[in-house]
Amino acid sequence: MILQDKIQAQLPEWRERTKKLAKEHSEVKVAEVNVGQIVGGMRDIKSLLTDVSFVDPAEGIRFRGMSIPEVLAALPKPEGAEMPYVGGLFYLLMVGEIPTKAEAEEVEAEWVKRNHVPAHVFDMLRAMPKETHPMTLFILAIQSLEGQSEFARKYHEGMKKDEYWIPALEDCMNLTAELSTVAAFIYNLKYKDGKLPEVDPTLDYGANFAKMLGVENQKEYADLARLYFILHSDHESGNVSAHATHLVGSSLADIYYAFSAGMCGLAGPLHGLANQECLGWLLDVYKKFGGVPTREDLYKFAWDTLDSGKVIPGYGHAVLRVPDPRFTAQMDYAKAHFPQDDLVRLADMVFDVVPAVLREQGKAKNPAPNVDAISGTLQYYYGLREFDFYTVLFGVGRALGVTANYVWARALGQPLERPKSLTTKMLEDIVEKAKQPA
Ligand code: CMX
Repeated sequence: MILQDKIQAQLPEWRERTKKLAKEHSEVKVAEVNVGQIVGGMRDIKSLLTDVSFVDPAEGIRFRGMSIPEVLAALPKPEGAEMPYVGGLFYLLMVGEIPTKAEAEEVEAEWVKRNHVPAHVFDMLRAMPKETHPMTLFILAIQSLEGQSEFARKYHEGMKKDEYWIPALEDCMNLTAELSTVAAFIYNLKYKDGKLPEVDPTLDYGANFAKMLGVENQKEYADLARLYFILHSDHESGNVSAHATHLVGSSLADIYYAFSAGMCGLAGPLHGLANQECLGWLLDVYKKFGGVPTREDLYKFAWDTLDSGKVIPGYGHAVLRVPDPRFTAQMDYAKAHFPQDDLVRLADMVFDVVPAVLREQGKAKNPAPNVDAISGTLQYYYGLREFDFYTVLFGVGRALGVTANYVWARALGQPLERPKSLTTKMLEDIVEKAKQPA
């Protein structure tokens, strides 16, 4: 398989670099940790290692060193498509190189070959109460695929540590292949007739997803799906979904367990669920004012939200200090394709008004929009109006990055993750000691 061959070829060099750091330079200090960071959710503590992506607070995400515009321009595209192959992005995340069109198509072909969700997964989903949240269904489906794990099987048979990554990669290929079908099935089960159109082997990941969802404008939606999955794929390792996946994976739980843990984190309203919350908020505004409001009305509505003790979804970020380039890429797409759409106009006005409101409130360190501020607006335009489904879409995309990280974590023998905790009294004692003259 192409990704296995490529990773295999790179491994000796990466292992050497990692070994050298651990063996020869383990005492070199990287940063210090202060009390505020320990009490405050570990912000900015530099303690995770990944080469798949990096978030610069003043610039945003780079996938393998490349910005979003660079990635979208460089990756190969299906014939007649505006957006690149998702398989090409997966290749870039896994291998660190821009694939040729043929290489991206090989990944896409692997996915088609491996996209066989067992019948018991569908039966289990059908048996769940109709009102179950789509994220719960998604997580249950991932866990019910666990029996497929090659990694778990080989681990229990006995395998050498430096071979872990091979069945891990197999699992990650199978999981990412099947997730689009799982997501589309959940959508059809919950909101449509429960039937699932067949995967077409001649179509790529984005086009097959559009087909399986049964949206009206399949050609354009396929492009949006490609863009969406690419943008949501990775955001370095410290965000909740990536970190939870990595943490659970470090116990040598297989990717099905690890990824489902990540998806439990994505289902929180401060993380991925913000995309459903954000569209809900925009629609509340729209309903209340009978259309796109005036700037003054919107300003007041935003303040009412804050005064009621709620956050404004889609705004703020734990790392970023500028508008999220994933927001910008989606806003550009919307303005290029349907600039007159009321919700796009509203989302644009929110972008104009809400940062000022948050600045006035003076709490959020970053008053700018994040990825969730606009993603639902685009889905809504193409007919996906059931916004409690949106976090599942985020999950399908996020799988691409966290699986790349999972494979490399096993390939480089990253150990069990186990930070150290302190008690409040210990922190107080440290503070007291620091106050005393040296
Ligand atoms: N609306 C209202 N208050 C906000 C806010 C927002 N959009 N963003 C931050 N704040 C508040 C925080 O709640 C915090 O208040 P307290 O001091 O009362 O606890 C204060 O500002 C400081 O927070 P911060 O250091 O700027 O932000 P954090 O790193 O703690 O949190 C995030 C980051 C994203 C959870 C926060 O900005 C937020 O709640 N945003 C809205 C939800 C959202 O859009 N989440 C999606 C993020 C992207 C993703 O993961 O998908």
